[in-house]
Amino acid sequence: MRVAVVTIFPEMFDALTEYGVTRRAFEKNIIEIKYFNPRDFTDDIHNSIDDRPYGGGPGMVMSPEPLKNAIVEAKQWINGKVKVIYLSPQGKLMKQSRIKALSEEENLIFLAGRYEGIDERIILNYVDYELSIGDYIVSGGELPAMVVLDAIIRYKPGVLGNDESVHQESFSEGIFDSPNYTRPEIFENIQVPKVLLSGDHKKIKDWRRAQAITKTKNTRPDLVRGHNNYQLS
Ligand code: 9D3
Repeated sequence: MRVAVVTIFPEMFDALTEYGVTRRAFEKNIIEIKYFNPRDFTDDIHNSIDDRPYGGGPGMVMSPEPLKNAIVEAKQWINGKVKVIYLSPQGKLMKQSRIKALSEEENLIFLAGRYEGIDERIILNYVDYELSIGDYIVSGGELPAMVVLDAIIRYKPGVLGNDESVHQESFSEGIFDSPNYTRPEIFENIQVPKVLLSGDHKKIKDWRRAQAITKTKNTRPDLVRGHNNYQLS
């Protein structure tokens, strides 16, 4: 999969490409990533990428022309089927099923905005999906793009070890993990639950499931099946 990122801060993506399991995915060329900086696609002497909003108001808006040029270059590099994703507070809420669908696309372009956002005509003419990572405000689209890309990478064959990837399936979606313990057996006067030391694998499995359900019901009742929960699309 080729991933093009349109951003004025490409160095931020080192957090993804230089660390942990995501780094391994780039090293193995499971994902190829390239950055397209709107700053490199400006026409004017000052390399302006933003301008004042028509109609007035606070802040600045990313100008359409440098963004368009960056997207066109990104498409040339990708040289195949591609979907363009714009990360925005106005987007559809990201969730695991959308991550999975995106992981099955051939190639992706991520558009990370700064300032108050981008000129609406870029969204109208170039964007396939407008996505948000949650109902809180961060300073730009780069961190959201990295969050979404990290989650996509975890679906790619060969990225997670076998032990980790079975966890991604069926049971793990829509329910919390059960609590984890490792040595020592007593830490700050708290004993590891005896059942985990019993060696009775059936009992351990049942206990873990019960713990997971109780914790999910208490913290996120909206996730528990049949618990006043209707499935949205
Ligand atoms: C909604 C707030 N806007 C009006 C006051 C200003 C504004 C703040 C921050 C506009 C854009 C941004 C930058 N945020 C993103 O680009 C962004 C984002 C987010 O802030 N929260 C959740 N998901 C996303 S995806 C992209």
